Amino acid sequence: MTTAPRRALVRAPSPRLAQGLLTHLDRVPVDAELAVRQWSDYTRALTEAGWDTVEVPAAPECPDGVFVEDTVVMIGGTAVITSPGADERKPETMGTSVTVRALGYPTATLDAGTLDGGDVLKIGRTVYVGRTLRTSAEGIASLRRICEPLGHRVVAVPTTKVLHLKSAVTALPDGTVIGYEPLVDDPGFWPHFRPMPEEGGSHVVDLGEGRLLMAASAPRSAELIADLGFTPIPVDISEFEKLEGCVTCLSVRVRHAPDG
Ligand code: CIR
Repeated sequence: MTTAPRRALVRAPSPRLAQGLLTHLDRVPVDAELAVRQWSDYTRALTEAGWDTVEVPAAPECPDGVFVEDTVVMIGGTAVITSPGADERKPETMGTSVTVRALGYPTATLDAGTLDGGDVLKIGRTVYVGRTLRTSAEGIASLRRICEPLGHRVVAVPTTKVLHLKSAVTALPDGTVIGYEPLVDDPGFWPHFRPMPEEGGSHVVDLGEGRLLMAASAPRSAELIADLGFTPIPVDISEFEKLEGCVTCLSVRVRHAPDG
């Protein structure tokens, strides 16, 4: 029996990070040195939790390249390379594609529309996709054409209050969807929804064995999550939050052996 890999793709911050795109937030100064330290701490937290980090080649010319989640969606053992909705971010996918191929994963690409990985929330075999300024209806339909033969169903989720679906909601390991209600378009859409008291508390990265990577900016949410029986692992990502990034955006977990 082969054990499933536990790898996490990451990409080092660009020296141009402070020029990253903003949609819902006003620009405030970003401390580039602090961002690099925070990124190192983030990758160390992954490693300490048993995940091998794989660095996608740096893209110094891409301010938002560190948000590697937006460039690829893993559907089982297939890597779906995205079509980012912002033109400035389209060059980011090349390095990710090279990296997943080198790891042995077959890749698929969208045949129409745009889609950012931050809009894709997988819960079991259901793939929820935010319909946002970045992800078009055509992009969602295109992802559906890839996912259905792989045994995954795609459900579109209108998302207007934040950049990406996963800026609004993520899921606990038991499938409960968590989010900060003022920023969730329709909390009633989710069969099991639990509100969090802070915006940063909407985002968790499931590291396995009940451990959840969370932003340090959400201590009350972390307490609530600990009360639910999980183990929050806080990381300070303040410099990335200034650019509308959250704890999910900075990595892509690869949990299956390559398909085929
Ligand atoms: C952007 O606007 O694309 C970046 N400044 C932030 C991307 C954050 N990514 C994510 O939520 N998945």
